Amino acid sequence: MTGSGTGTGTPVLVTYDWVPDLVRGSVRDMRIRWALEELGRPYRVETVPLGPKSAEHLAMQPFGQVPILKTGDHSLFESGAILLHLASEGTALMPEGQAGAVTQWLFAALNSVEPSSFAWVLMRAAKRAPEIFGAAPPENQIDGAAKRMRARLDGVARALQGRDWLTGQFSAADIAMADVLRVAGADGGLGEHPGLAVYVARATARPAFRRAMDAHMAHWDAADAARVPA
Ligand SMILES: N[C@@H](CCC(=O)N[C@@H](CS)C(=O)NCC(=O)O)C(=O)O
Repeated sequence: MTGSGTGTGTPVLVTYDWVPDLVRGSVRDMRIRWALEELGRPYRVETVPLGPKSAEHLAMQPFGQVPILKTGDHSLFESGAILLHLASEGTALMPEGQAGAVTQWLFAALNSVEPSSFAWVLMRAAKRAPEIFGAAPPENQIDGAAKRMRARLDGVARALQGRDWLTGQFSAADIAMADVLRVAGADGGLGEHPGLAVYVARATARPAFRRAMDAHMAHWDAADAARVPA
């Protein structure tokens, strides 16, 4: 198994064997399922244990995370790299002549927006469930995280003014951005950015997103059903 290349055959999405309710719907395999659904590419799912991390898992993903996409003898990790790889195979997620703009906005979603929005989401989760996260962060830290996130959201909102999608046409960049924003939005993070809430609603109304979310949730339901009671 190599860490690069394209490979051929039915892609295999690797995700966890089970996750707690708290994170269902937001595990990053969603972005890959969504892209594969947009492309109309059938795929299979394999799992790795949520914990402890297996040697096989660490061989595919050095940080012991998901998602991973395997195709033939090739394996890729990092959701952004997987999205770019899938998008580069055609024009459905990388419209003609827009490779630069799509790449730029995909990086912006994962490198400039997600770090601040995810930090805020994690702090909010820790406030709700300190028993899971160790401790509830002080209110001023949550406020600071919200401020940093809002500054990034301001930038995205400015860029989206007057357009439905980041580069004009729907692309892999919108999958990345809408997936990042919807997780913050689910916790009220888009309250001051109604235009971004509309953007997320537009993206998540796509049939491919709905199919991906149904499959994502069905995976966890099946995982529950397969669990042997302790
Ligand atoms: N930058 C990585 C982040 C992947 C990531 O954070 N995955 C989470 C699930 S959504 C995970 O595996 N967390 C468990 C862990 O970090 O041990 C990507 O975009 O693929």
